[in-house]
Amino acid sequence: MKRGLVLFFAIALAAAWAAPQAVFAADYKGEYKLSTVLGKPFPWGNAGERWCELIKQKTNGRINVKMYPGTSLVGGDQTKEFTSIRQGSIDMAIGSTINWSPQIQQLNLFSMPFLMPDYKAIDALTGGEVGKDLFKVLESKGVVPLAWGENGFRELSNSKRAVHTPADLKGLKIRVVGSPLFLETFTALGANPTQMSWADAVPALSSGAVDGQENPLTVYMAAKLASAANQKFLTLLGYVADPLIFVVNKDVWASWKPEDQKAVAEAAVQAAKENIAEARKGIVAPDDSLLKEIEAAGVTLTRLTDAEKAEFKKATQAVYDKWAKQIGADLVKKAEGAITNRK
Ligand code: X2X
Repeated sequence: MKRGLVLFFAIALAAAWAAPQAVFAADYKGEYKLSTVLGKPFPWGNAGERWCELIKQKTNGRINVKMYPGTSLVGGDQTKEFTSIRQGSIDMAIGSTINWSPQIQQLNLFSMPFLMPDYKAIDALTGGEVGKDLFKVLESKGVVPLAWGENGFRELSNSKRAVHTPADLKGLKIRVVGSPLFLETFTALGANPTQMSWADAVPALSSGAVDGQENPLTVYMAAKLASAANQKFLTLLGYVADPLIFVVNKDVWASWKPEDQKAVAEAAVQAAKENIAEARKGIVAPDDSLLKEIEAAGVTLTRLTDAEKAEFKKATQAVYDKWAKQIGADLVKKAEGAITNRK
């Protein structure tokens, strides 16, 4: 009898002790789905893999994340990714500001033509008040933003001719993605823009259905656009850049223990830092090895003079002014100020 009682208390005690852990364990999924547009070996996909790996390490395997590149969780339609994160069919994502801008108007900021003249300008935005404001907007939309990464400055390629001025773009069919801002920018430049997902873009370029596209150099290289998609003419336009944002769905986040939230956030910050370094590698002097590699591959690389660049800027000024109102005059003014005062 006495022994039975002791056993009973022992079991009751064990159950009480185990209960909170059991609740946590039951709340944790066996696999969390991380969405990206690009997989390995693109810097974007490498960042995704790295985030997964660091989360595993830092949570001692309590959180298991698998990357789904090609925005495969939304059938390749990258402009639908954000909605699915909000709704919870995607748990986590590393997304481009361009792809999420249909749902978050303010993210069009980074796609305003010629707003950011250099990398310090990007950093002044993402690392300053503007970045904090945008994270607040994201939080209000049901996601937890954790870190800023980078896809990169977007350069223009095509299969037809070297582009030095907007006049050279006349009639060229250019694939663009995401927000209508891109359609308006390329229309203002005299091109014939057409919107399609990345999944559709590569075959369309290869078959010659479209003449050109715009993407960061790391994407141009890793996708082998010069050889596989006839993109032999490349202009360093650098007219916009798209940062990447590391996020987690709000309910998924709330289901994690504080120590695991901390681990996931730290992992994001570290993976993002490494991602930015990789996205900029070989592009900026003194290490411009990626540019050399592109030229060595027989690509006609066009570096614009200041006067040529000014022509592109002038041609897109009306688009800039119109979108400044749509994005929010205060936010744009804050961004312009941060860029003027960048260190
Ligand atoms: O589709 C593109 O051009 C890409 C891969 O750069 C983005 O997802 C914004």
